[in-house]
Amino acid sequence: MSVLIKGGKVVNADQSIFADVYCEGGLIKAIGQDLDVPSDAEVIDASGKLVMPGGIDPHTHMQLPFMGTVASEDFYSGTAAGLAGGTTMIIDFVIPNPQQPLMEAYQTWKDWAARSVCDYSFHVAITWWDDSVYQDMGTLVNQEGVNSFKHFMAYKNAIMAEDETLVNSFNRCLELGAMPTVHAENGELVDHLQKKLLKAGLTGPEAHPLSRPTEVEGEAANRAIRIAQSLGVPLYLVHVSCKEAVDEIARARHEGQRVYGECLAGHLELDDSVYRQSNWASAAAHVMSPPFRPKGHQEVLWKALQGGTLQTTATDHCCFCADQKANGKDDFTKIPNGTAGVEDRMMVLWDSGVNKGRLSESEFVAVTSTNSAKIFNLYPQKGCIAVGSDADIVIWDPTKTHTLSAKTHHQKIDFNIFEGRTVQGAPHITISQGNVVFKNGQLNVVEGAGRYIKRPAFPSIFEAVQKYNQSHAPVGIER
Ligand code: DUC
Ligand code: ZN
Ligand code: ZN
Repeated sequence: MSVLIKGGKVVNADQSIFADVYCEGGLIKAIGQDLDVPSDAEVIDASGKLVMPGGIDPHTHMQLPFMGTVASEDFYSGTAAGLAGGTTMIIDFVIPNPQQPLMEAYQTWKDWAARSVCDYSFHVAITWWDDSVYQDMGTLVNQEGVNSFKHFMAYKNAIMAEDETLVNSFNRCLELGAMPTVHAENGELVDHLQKKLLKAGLTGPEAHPLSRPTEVEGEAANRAIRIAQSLGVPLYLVHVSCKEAVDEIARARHEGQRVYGECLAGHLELDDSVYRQSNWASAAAHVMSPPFRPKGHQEVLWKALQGGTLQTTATDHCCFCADQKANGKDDFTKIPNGTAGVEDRMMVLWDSGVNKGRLSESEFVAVTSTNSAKIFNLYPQKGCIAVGSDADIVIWDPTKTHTLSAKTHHQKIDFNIFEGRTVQGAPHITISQGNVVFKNGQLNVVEGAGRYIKRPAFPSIFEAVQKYNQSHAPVGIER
């Protein structure tokens, strides 16, 4: 199938030009005016529209087994919902149980994800440590194209990585040229505060943010950053939600450390008042970690995104319906943590970002697609409209209005944290691997059409990292 996108404005992270885009065989084949294309090519009129790289959501959890239940969104429905929102690739997380071999968990996730309708990739979580984990990290990087490993600093007695595991794993990442990533919350403190709140009779969702205050995130962010600094390894912090964590990242970057940060559409937009509403189900539907923050932190996140302290946007898409949230009816610590957004992210970012002048069109592309492609070594296969790149494209209508709602969204969840919000700017058409998969509000997807995308290690970044480490190692310490 070949497609000619005619008359649109091509927006990349570095520049915008008026040009036609021709796609064939799943790739972008030509960009320019008066292109010589086959007569049977499908022609799409993109006048008045923007032709942008499809979104990359670097943080999703499809069908995650978590907190005694399983996330309701599977890889088929979740990737389809992503396409309806202009996102053409996700990076999901393989999360082995403690003591479970990494390769076994990786295979399980690969089997589940084979139903995806758009391209996908995996970060792998390091939830425990021994020699086999060390070996399997090597296999994952060198044979399976996994170049990033996730560490949960929270969820004590479950998947939390102790400092010893962080140190061992970060060091292994350095050897392999892979990116360590962290969920930065101090799990000991969370555990302590949860018990204290329950003892005081606070059992409802309003206690959730009190059990995970911003200092808890700031402490963990600082610890992870300092461990990374000591070992001389880069670091990526997922779902940065508050000023305390932003400040740690800004300081580290100011001192020349390679530290990257991600923020979620939800954390940019919502505050912690959602936990204090009288409707239990609605308050519980917002329970995720880190929680939504007191008013003021949202603007800090926006400024960090605008100023480059944070580089990427994601969703932490992890769906639990009302019956699942009800598991925590008498104990907020048992409410499965997670909210949705893979379908909403691009529209929310456009509406609050571009429409409000916080982001230019190119900056929007950078924070929704290009920067993730670069940080996770997918660029220029993904993250740009360029000859030779994958034809993963969103044709964006900046005039289109759309009301976000659980009644109409494609996400497999009975709640939308942006319920009732009308945004301006939405996908007109989404193209995945050169195929039109979303048009006129209708999905046209094929189960299993998504491909697993390998992400090689970062030889060039890590060459520089190694050189720097050698020339700056403290006396007596060989890195
Ligand atoms: N936070 C969530 O809210 N859900 C899944 C995992 C996580 O870290
Ligand atoms: Zn997390
Ligand atoms: Zn997550």
